[in-house]
Amino acid sequence: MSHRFAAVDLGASSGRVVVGTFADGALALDVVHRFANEPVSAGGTLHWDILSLYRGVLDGLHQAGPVDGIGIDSWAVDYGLLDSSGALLGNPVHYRDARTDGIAERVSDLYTISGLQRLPFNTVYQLLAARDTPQYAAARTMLMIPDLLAYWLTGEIGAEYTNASTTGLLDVRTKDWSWPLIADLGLRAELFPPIRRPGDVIGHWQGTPVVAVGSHDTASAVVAVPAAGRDFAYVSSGTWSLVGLELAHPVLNDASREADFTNEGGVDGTIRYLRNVMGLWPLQECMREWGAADITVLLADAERAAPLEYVVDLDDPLFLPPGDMAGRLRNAAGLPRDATPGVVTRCILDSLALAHRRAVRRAGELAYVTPEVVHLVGGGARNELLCRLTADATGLPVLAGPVEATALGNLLVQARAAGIVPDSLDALRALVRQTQQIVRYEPCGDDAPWRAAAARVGR
Ligand code: LFR
Repeated sequence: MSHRFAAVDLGASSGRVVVGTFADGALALDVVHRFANEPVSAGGTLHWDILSLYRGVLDGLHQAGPVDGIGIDSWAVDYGLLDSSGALLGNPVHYRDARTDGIAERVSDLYTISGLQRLPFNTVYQLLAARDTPQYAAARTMLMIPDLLAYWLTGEIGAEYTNASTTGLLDVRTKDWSWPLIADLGLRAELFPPIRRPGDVIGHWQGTPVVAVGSHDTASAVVAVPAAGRDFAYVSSGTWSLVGLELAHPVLNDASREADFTNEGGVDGTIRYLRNVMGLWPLQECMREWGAADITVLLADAERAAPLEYVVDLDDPLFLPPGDMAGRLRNAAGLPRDATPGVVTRCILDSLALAHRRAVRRAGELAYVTPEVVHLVGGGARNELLCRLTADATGLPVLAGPVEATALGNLLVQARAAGIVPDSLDALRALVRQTQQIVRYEPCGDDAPWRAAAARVGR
């Protein structure tokens, strides 16, 4: 007997609807619909085009045909506000919009409550930036992006836990909203709906259950990390690289806060102890500027470029906003004016591998874990050069794949809620190992050039 589930997975540059078919221990994935996610700048603010995304979701669900469940995940931190009639107040604002500039610096440190690294765009800072607007005054409910889409599909309101953990307003210990913090910040408690957990049935769309999954895309991706033991690090590689460990308890000390490590909520009460590394975003932005559609040519040129000749500290917030990325890289790396796209790409990938090295090592030190392997999942697992450089830079074997880890994690949590796969995370991961392609990259074993490059970027 076979079961089919639909995963809606929205990334920062595209969305997809993936159907997973579970039959006799096998698991097949079929991407039935892909659509662009193109932010729109209007009235001086950068927005997500939420209705176009919703249309993509509906088209995808129609393409999927009859399924046993639907799960939705997306990037974190962003939200929509509903008025008292349940209508959306304005288009959700993009986390890369400048409205949060300078806000985080004005708020006292919340690390010991939320366990979150201080990213300027965390929901808490976005809400503080919005607090004096008429829109905020009219708001009665705040819904994170996947919760908003689920609300439109089912009419049900709630806040899925893993994504709520990225707001900065959740208590990392109780795993519920921190009401004292919300009050202290002058935010209205009524905005925050009850927490739902991965596996809960949210409601129904045309008779099909809509199921809460790890609705933060990174939480779903971590579910599908095909780890066999405990001593692993992961890189969820896409627009961002989310680099870290899975822990049973948060790490909340000063060293961890200063190193910008976050304790996000994972599926089954785990802690995603990780750092946001700038990821493939600088390359995506350069490709947009160059009008380059084909990454294979760029990667072939980058492969031939001199290794570690130009490196930057990709953790610099300088690289966060959109626009003139190549110029910013050129200044920071000392790249010549006439550097080819291949050389710029090499600079980005070398720098990204260097940032992976730093984050893997630091996570291990701070959590007293010695990772033996790095699982690199998500779109970046297709990028052989990035995988190889990450193995060399970290000095650890990289196990690359699955590419569709996020959709897979979404599907596995739904299948588990339906009772058709075993209960434990370990068993779900064993299923990923058995059914998905994983490629192993051994490190070259020469640390000296990476150590020297790390010293050059001053980290
Ligand atoms: C990855 C991700 C990260 C989050 C960033 C912004 O897609 O969800 O985990 O920090 O996007 O939401």
